Amino acid sequence: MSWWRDAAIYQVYLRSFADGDGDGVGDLAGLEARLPYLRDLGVDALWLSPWYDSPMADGGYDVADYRAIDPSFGTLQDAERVIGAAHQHGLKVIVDIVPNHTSDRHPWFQEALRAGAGSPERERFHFRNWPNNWQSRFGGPAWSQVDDGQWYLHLFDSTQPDLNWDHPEVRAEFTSILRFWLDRGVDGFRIDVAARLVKQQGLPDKPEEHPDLPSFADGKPAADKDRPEVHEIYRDWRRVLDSYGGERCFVGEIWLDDPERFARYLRPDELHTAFNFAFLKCAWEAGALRDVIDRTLATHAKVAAPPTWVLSNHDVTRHATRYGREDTAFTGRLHRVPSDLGLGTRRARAAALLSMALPGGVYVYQGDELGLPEVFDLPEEARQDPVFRRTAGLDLGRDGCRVPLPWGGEAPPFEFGAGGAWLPQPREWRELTAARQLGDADSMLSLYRLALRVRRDEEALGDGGMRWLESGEGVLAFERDPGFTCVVNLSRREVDLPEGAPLVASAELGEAAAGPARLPPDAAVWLRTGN
Ligand code: TEU
Repeated sequence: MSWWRDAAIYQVYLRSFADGDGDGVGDLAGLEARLPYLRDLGVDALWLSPWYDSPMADGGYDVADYRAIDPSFGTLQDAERVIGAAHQHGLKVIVDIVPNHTSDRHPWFQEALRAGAGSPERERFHFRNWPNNWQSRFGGPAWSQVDDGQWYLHLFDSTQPDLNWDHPEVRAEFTSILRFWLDRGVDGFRIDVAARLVKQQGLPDKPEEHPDLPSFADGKPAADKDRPEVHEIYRDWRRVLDSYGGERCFVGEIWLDDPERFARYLRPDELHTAFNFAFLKCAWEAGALRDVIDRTLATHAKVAAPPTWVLSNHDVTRHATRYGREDTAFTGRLHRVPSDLGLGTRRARAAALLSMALPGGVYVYQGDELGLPEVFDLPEEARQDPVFRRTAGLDLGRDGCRVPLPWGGEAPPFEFGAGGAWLPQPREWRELTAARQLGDADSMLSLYRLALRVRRDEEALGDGGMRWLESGEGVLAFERDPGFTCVVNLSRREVDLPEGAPLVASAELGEAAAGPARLPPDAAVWLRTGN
């Protein structure tokens, strides 16, 4: 079976992972030094957020050169060394590819500015004499004006001009970029904004826009429609990827609510997998989760693609914080909503076991394994996410889930590096450092390490089928073959467990008067059942 069908994939947000050269920004040297930590954590693969040469207006999702590494991260040689070292540790490497837009510093955009209105250089982007009513996903209009009066389209920041995917040179350039990295041994690509590359012909106004509402504030995508022509691109890309042989994969970032449209990307000649954002967004509520799980399985079954289970990433409020709120669904980033972190952390532990027990692949965003909460009280001058600026602070943005990792020690920067951290870490994180958690059998890190090891060893886990078991109100219980049961208690009361030997539990199990143990609220357990 192909590794990507059931892989546990760890997302490395490079500039916040580990700093090797002491400039306060994570880099390849830092990552290389921490590869043994990732191997011992028990993940199968790494997904690295963009490492390309970039002015970092959007944390590297604004690429100036797709074939060079940003100097703050290292060199191309460093990247090649990290790919090799990861492979030696048994870790696959997935890199991020950003095809929807470039940086405004990309030579193509610079040439387009110089060449002027009506030039062929401008045709690689979307230049117009007048903007339409589209809104940027980061707030504000999706158009900016250049000196000669023309406007260019940017679905994100104004420093991220959208490419024109009807242009043959754009298509050729990206298959060449894929080859460049495949030649260097990467095992796959995470495709940024995968559903949006192709725009509607003529770029007509969208009737459903609310120009005064930043799209981030209500969590709704600007327009939840993709274009059918985008699938040709991925069929092309798939041919390139397959020509390299081996077991390589694509994972699409596809925020589409419509399961039919979503599944089209996972047809056998397109992408292998896509992030399950329906699961990420779902409330900590048994009925809602069960619905999402059922819908996920049904959607993927039709195209024989493995589902993925995602709780957090570098764009959303960390789930330890989300799950401690009264409303536990992710409907958009909310910043001034109180959270009971104790409760959120208990639920995050249970959610980790749930996500790792379901059929398919699972994603771990760096710091999930430490139970990191969202950080809200960052000083304004430290904030770098363009969302903060573009919404005039209405949405504080995503910096709060990107605070550099605490590795050890008693005070910031907690061994992130020798020279501070580009975003300040809370003092309380001394309780959450990796070093401290390694020495504590009850820590989040110990739970992740144990669960990932068991997940790898258990034949029942990973890709395959599952069956729901009859369970009480507020309880999710399912079986997988051979001999594995997962029970998650989302109710307010302790519940009886079915027969079985506990393999991993997210909380201490209660004593039962007779028979098997009992599961406390907001906890999950894996049981070995049958013979
Ligand atoms: O994100 C695309 C995107 O649309 C998400 O940001 C999503 O809409 C939002 O987070 C929901 O709250 C990708 C990258 O993951 C993100 O970091 C980049 O900023 C963005 O593309 C532009 O490249």
